[in-house]
Amino acid sequence: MISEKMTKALNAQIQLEGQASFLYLSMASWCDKEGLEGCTKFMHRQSGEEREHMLKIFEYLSDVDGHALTPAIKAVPHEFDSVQDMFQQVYKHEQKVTASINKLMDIAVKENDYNTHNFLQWYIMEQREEENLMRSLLDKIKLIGKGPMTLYYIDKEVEKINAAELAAEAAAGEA
Ligand code: OFO
Repeated sequence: MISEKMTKALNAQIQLEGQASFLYLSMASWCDKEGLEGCTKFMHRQSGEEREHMLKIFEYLSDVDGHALTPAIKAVPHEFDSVQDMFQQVYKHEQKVTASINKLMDIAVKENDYNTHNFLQWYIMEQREEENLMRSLLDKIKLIGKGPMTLYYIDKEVEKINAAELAAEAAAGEA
């Protein structure tokens, strides 16, 4: 049986993952409008992943006799100053998610909730990977530099990273 406090905290995490999914979907649409095909694919894949992260918590709460609540999603931005700014926002959001997962883990530890502790391990690893991915992507974007001529190369680079992510997911049997 899961505590009320843990259930509430996991429902807050459901909201955060759902919010990320919608934010990334909006980013995918903006990239599409800007003619950035690689970035569009990348953000659609990220959006889908976040939805999966959200659904995983639904399943978990069902397994432990909790009640998962469909979250209210706040309005997301539809325009971004630049592709650099957009990826910076993604990185920031991922850092927020990591901090939130850490707080969930704190509660699980304090409550001796070994089931949730075990469940959260996957998210801790996932966040480490996500932050690492976003950091290396931002590093590449910085290296390529700014200006309209560089957008083409940034997009190609992001497309390559996306293809590598898809290949890794397929190898892990997730796709
Ligand atoms: Fe689910 O927040 Fe990123 O990965």
